[in-house]
Formats: sequence, C-alpha cells, structure tokens
Amino acid sequence: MEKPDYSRRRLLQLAGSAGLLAGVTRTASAQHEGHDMSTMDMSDMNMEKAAPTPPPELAPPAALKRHSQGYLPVRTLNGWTLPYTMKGGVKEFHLVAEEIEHEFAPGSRAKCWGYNGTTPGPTIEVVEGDRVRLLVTNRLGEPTSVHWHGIDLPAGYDGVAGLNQPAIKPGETFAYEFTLKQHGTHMYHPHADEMTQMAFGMMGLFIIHPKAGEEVPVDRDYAFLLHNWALHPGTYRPDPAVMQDFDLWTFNSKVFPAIENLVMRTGERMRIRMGNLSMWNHPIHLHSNPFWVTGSDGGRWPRNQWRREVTEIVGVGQMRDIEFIATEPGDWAFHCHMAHHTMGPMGHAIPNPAGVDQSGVEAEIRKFLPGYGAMGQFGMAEHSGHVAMGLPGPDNTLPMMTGEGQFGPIEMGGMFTVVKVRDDQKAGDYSDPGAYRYPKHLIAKKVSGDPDFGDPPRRNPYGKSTSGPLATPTMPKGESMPGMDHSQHGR
Ligand SMILES: [Cu+2]
Repeated sequence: MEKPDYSRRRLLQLAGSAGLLAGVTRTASAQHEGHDMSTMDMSDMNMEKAAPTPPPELAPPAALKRHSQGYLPVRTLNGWTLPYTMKGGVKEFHLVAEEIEHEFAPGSRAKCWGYNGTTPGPTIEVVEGDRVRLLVTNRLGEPTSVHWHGIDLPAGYDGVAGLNQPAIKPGETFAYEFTLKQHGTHMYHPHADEMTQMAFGMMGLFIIHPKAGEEVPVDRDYAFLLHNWALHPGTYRPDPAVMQDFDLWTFNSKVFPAIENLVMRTGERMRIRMGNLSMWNHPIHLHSNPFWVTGSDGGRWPRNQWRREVTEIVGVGQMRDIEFIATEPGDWAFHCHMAHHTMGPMGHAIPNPAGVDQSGVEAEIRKFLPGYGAMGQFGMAEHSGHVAMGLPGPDNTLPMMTGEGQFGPIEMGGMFTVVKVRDDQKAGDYSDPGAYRYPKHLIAKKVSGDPDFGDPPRRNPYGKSTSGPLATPTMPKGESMPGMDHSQHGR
C-alpha cells in the first residue's frame, strides 16, 4: 500500500476544512434571538403567522438577558426558544408538527419531521407555577400527539394517543392546558407512531425554572437532546426500521463539526442539561476537571445528592443535568464515550482490514473502479486523509471521521463538540472565541523522532522496531500470539 504524501495531505485538509468551518461558523453564530418574549404581542396573528418557520438562522447572536420572571434563559445548542403569548394569565405556545428540510452538517441533508421548522423543535421554557396552554397543529400526513415527558399533569393531557386522547388527525389542532407544579429538565415528543415520528426527528426540550430561584446560581445554562439517525449514504429519508446500526449520532440533530461549541469564562458555573430520545444510552464525558451531576427530570437535586463524575450515562428516556466550574482555560473535548457514537456513517459488516496488506487487491479493483483506495491496514485514521484528498463518497453523506483542530484532524464526527474556557470571555457572551492559544510551556511536544528512543520497560514486544511505523506483526503458523501466552502473566 502506498504511503500518503503527508505534506500534500495536510495542505488539502486545511483547504477542505476552511470551507467546512465557514459553514459551521455561520450556523453557530446564528442561533440566538432574544429570549425574553414575554412582551411580544402575537395574539392577533393568524395560525400561519403564529407558527412561522423560525428565525434562528437569520437572527443575530445576542447575549442572553434574564427573563422578567428572574431566570437565566437556557441556551439550546444549535436551537431556539419558542416565543409565547400571554392570554388571560396563561402562557400560550403553538407547536406545529411538520415535514422539514434539515442539515446535519454541510454535506448531509434530509427530509425530517419536526416542529415549527426545526428538529429538535423549539425549546419551551417556563417557570414553576405558570399555567400553560400548548396548541399543537398537525401538518403531517398521519395522526400525531404530544407527550409532555416527565411533567406532572392531569392524565387527559399526557398525550398518549388512544389512551389519553384521540390522535390529532392531519390538519387538526389540539390544546393542552395545565399548571406546572414542579421544576426541572424535561422533554416533549409524539406518542403516536412514535417509532417513525421520533426516528424522523420529532422532539423538543421543556425546561421549567424553579419559582424561588436557585440557591447556587449558574452563569450559563446549555441544553440539548441526544439522538440517532439511520440516514443511509445516498438517501434523503431517515430509515425508522433500524434499531441499532445508526449512521448519525447527534446533539440537537447536529453532528460534529456542525455542533455549536460551549463557551464560558474561567471560574464560571455552567449547567449542561441533556435528554436522551435515541435508541442507545450515552455515557457523556467532559474533559477538564470533574463535574457534578446535579439534577434530572426530578429537578435540581438536594446538594447532598450531587455526585462528582467525569462521565455520566444519560439513559434512553432520561434527563441529566451536570454542572461544572471551569478552573483551567483551554479547548476541552465534550463527547459521548461510545467510540462509534463519535463517528460518521460507516459499514458495520465489512471484514476487518487491520494488519492486512491490501495493495494487490487495490490494484485488481482499480481495473473496475478507477480511483478505488483500500483502507484500514494501519487503522482508520487514513480515512480522514482520503476525504481531505477529495476522494468522493456516496451522495449526501458525511465522512466517517471529520473535524479539524489547530494541530490536525480531530478524527471525530457525531456526538462531539468543544467546551471553550477562556480567562477573558465576557459574562453572557456566547460567541466563539476561536482556537485556544496554548502557553508554550504548557503543551505536549515532540522530544524524539527515533522509534528506538529511550529504554522504556516493555513486556512481550514483537521485536525491536527498526524504522518508521510499527512493523506489521507476522505470526508463524501453529504458534499462539505472544500477547496471548498466559504463562507470562505476573512476570
Ligand atoms: Cu453515545
């Protein structure tokens, strides 16, 4: 197999990523409209106007100011908060279930279903004690309903079609009305043909702030939903029949590098609220110092129940709140720890190519498929190099690995983003501060290019490597691998 030309590869990667990053920046800087909508008068708007395609792609970035009821609004990652209308002391929200065009990251779009023009739908944000009316208009071709997940309400508003109410037929609007008796991080989603409707993206966050405020205030409050999608390469509709082998793993229906970064100032307290409506549990891991797990659907827990962790599993159908005080500035990875959940689409049924010299096969296949490139002999990292060199993949799909850092490919996709901690990030400023500038004396650096450098203790090596990358191990017939020799244990 031919070794890639690293200098050319790097150049092309940088060129390729410039376009990608431009797209990401546009998305990330365009999420946030002012969240205090309490004074907005929308009462005389007709239905078409009251439930427009939302403006987040057009809205300028804005600092979040406190709501007139005293709470700090959440920042929905890559998302938005639904404005409401006050009607006789009732906060009225209007959701519209509809088909939408959605982009997971530049290069991957699909016909999805969502609410008010987006997946996830807009965040509903209210205060404990509020009375709310939730209008739901069905613009889909099949019946739907909305379940207010985790919310303490009369059974007739729980939203399970057939059990709690007749389904909302296409064209119909239903009203749900109740008083909020609790606070916490919650969700909403359909409870009619939910396998299909959730697989297509129908879900949203429902945040209830405590009426009495919070004993330990937070400076930033992020929220997102975890989801998975079977959007097979070359197709434009998610496949709802898939149960395990998903192609896309998302935070708020976006994959890295299109997921917004989380930003904060050193010393600030950040809360991250996460809900899971996917088909897998996700161990969410934050680099830097440990966080506290402080809450769930059940609201913010008493302080003696807070737990110090670095990874927290968000189970299917669960919510978890974590809180974090940044002590070290820098760019910190924040991702699901299931290694396949930080990857883009890939086949799961191919034979394992690791350690296999495929150069002969490659030459044979090129006779039929010019430009075919074998991959995987030394690991999968070369995939991002192939992508950077412009090797075309199927239509409408993302590379298995993508994302570019200041030192090279990050080789992640899916459920991955960066928490950016800066000493000089202004309070309430959510704009991306750019790549971290590392102090020269506080960064790992190369001390040798010789594979035989030093005299490290090694157990059962294949032999002293002589040059370049690791020699491919060869195993004489009839012998067990040295690493599998159990008589060596404990030596
Ligand atoms: Cu995961």
